[in-house]
Amino acid sequence: MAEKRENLQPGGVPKMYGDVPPFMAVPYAPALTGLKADAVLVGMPYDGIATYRGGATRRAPQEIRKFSLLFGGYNYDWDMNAFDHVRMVDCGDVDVVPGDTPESYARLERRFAAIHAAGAVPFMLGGDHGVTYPAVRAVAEKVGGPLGVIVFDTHLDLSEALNGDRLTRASPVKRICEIPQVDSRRVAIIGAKGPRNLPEWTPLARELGIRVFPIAEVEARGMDAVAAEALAIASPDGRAPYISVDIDSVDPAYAPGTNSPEPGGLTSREIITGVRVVARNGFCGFDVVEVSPDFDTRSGTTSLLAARLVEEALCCLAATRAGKQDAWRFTGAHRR
Ligand SMILES: [Mn+2]
Repeated sequence: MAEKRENLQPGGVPKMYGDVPPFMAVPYAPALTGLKADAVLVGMPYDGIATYRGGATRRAPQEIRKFSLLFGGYNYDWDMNAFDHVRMVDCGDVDVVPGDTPESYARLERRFAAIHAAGAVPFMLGGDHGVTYPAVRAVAEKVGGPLGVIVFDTHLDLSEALNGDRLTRASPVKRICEIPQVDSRRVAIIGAKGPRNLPEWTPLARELGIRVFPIAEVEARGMDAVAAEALAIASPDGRAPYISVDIDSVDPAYAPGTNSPEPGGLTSREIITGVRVVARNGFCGFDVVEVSPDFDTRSGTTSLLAARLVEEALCCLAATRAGKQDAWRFTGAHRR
C-alpha cells in the first residue's frame, strides 16, 4: 500500500480494530481527496454501552474484511464481476474515540461527507446499531428528503434513551425518524420478533407509521414478497433508500456472533434474498451492524455472512449499471 496509513499508534503499530486488510482487497484510500469512486467502504468500530453482553462490535470491521478475502469480484449467482462496473475503495476505519459517542459520530459524519464528495455510495461496517443514525443523518444531508430507510432487525430500536443516553444501540430507529429529511412512513423494518423488544416500542412504531414486517409475515409470505413491499414503501417514487442490516435479524444458527442473539430468525439465504430485493434499484447508503466477532464461531460464520451481504449489495449496484438487474433469479432455464 503506497499511501501513508492514518490511525497509527506509537511505534507504527496499527490499531487492533482497524484498517487492514482492505475489504475484498480493493484499493486502500484513506484520504479520499481527489478520488473518483462509485462505492467507498468504511469501518465504524464503535461500541456504546453493552445491553446484554460485551458487544465487542469494534472488532467487526477488521474481521469482516478478513473473511471478505474469500471472495473474488465474480459472483456465479449473477454471472458478473461487480468490479467491472463499480469502482470500490476501502477508506479504512473512522478514528473513533471509545467512550465518546458524540465525537465518534461526528467523525463518522465527516468521513461520510468525504465519501459523498468523491461521488460514491457509502458502505459501512459497524459497530453497534447506534452508528446507523449518524450515517443516515450524513446521507440525508446530502441527498435530501423524503428519504426512506429499510432495516433488517429483530428489534424495533425505538427507545427514547437508555440510562439518559440517546445515542445507543437501543435508539437508532427513533433517532432516524427524527431526522428532518426522513419520512417515518417510509421506514420499514423486516424480521421483528421476540421477547427482547420493549412493550412501548409496538404502539410507537404504529404511531410513527413505520411498516414492520414481523417474522411470521416473512415466513407466511416469503422474503421475496416482503422485501419487495418494503422497497415500495421506502421508495414509492424511486428515490434511493438507505439500507441497514442488523445481523441479529439472522438466526443464531447462522449468525451467532452478535450482542443480542434471538432464536427463530432469518436464514442466510433469506437475508441474502432480502438484501438483493431491497437493493435492486440501488441505494444511498448500506450498512451491516452488530457483528460481535468475540462471540462468533472459529470459522467466522457471522463475519463471513456480513461480508457476503456487503458483496451482494455491491452486486446490486453493479447490476443496475451492467443491465443485469435481478440476474441472480432462477428463471426456469438452465444457464449455459
Ligand atoms: Mn438493531
